Amino acid sequence: MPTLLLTGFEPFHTHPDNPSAQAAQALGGQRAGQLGIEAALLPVEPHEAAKALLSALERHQPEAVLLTGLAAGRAQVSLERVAVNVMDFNIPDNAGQVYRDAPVHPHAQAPAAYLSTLPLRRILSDWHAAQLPGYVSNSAGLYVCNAVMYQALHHLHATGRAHVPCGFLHVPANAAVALAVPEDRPPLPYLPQSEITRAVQLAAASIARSFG
Ligand code: PCA
Repeated sequence: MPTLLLTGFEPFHTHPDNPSAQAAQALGGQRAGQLGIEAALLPVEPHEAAKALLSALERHQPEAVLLTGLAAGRAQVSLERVAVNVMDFNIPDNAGQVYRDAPVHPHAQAPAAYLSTLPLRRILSDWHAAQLPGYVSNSAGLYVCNAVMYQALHHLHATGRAHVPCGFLHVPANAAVALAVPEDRPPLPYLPQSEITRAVQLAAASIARSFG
């Protein structure tokens, strides 16, 4: 069956859970239109994440790629417009490393940025029609999510599959993540996990419609 590769991330930093992993786990094995959803969980370390991602891309040869991660502090689901060839971490990754002003891909020919190839406006209008507010974000940050989006698009370009729709969806905290914030810190906006999973499912269905 033609597949949609759906990735989520492991928990990281002080967060006890990652709603992107919960959504990917819930949706793996289901269908989005004509596509079968294959879920993969990525570690929050750029080199290990790239390894896991590229091996999933090679193993499944997906027709579409939907990458997801947590953006703690955002109040709504958001679609990233662009991934840049920069890592500049404000917090350590899960291996304890902080990269500063470092390229995601060091090759001289690697472009400065890749644009999402997902149908952003179609996903947004499908969310809105389903009573789910969301928006297009113009920066995926400079941490592991941006790096994974860059690696995925770079790999698809480098292997002649630039036509495969691929991009990143950032989700807000779920209740478990919001509840873990100490009382002396600003509270995090959150969405119930069921709404986060519904947003990812609707995005997968929107993407799959072009394969109808
Ligand atoms: N969010 C982080 C990395 C892993 C995740 O779920 C980010 O936005 O870069």
